[in-house]
Amino acid sequence: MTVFRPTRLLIATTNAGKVREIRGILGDLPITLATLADHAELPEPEETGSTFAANARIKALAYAAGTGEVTVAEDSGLEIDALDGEPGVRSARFNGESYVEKFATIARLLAERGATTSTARFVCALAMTLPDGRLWETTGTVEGRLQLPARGDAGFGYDPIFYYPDYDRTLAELTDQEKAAVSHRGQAFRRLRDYLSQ
Ligand code: ITT
Repeated sequence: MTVFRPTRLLIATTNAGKVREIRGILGDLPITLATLADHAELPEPEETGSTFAANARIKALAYAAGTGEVTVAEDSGLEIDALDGEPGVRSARFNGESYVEKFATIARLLAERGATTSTARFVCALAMTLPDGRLWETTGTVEGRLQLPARGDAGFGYDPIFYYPDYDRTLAELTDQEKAAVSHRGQAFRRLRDYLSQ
């Protein structure tokens, strides 16, 4: 198998929380990590896919085409079983401007179904462009359940309502290192790190 060892990698996300977590996982590799801050002129591609993997591919290919850089993108989100997997790929755009409003929407939708909590998971699909135009892809998943009302102020997004039983805390009550050790993004990016280190 041909080993692929880029010296520079574009972390193609507009989400500062993702950037921080990804830097924490890939930061010790001998690779310069560029971000979209280095390419402020680029338009955001439309995430038209119906799966996390499809949207990760769309982002990786679009930013690679726009920059000529070896590019890693990921698409992630929260799947709530009692809501048939919602908000899923729509997690970033889900009903409500703020996360406080999004959490209230989730509580209301659960109540409409006679529930106060639900099993849930975060999913992360990662895609990296390869020099021959193909993509290297992987995924990560973390299982937990909803915690309403929200708890904790670390992390980002839905972390305050995602309870992780093994830690007996929400992801927003963890340090970045504790979260990365178990999270969907931690799993996917550690697989990428292993691939880049072999
Ligand atoms: P990019 O597309 O630019 O990467 P984004 O935030 O729009 O940024 P996504 O389309 O992949 O990214 O949406 C992911 C959303 O899923 C994110 O905005 C959060 O609402 C949620 N999410 C994903 N991972 C999360 C995590 O680790 N903790 C909390 N919420 C998370």
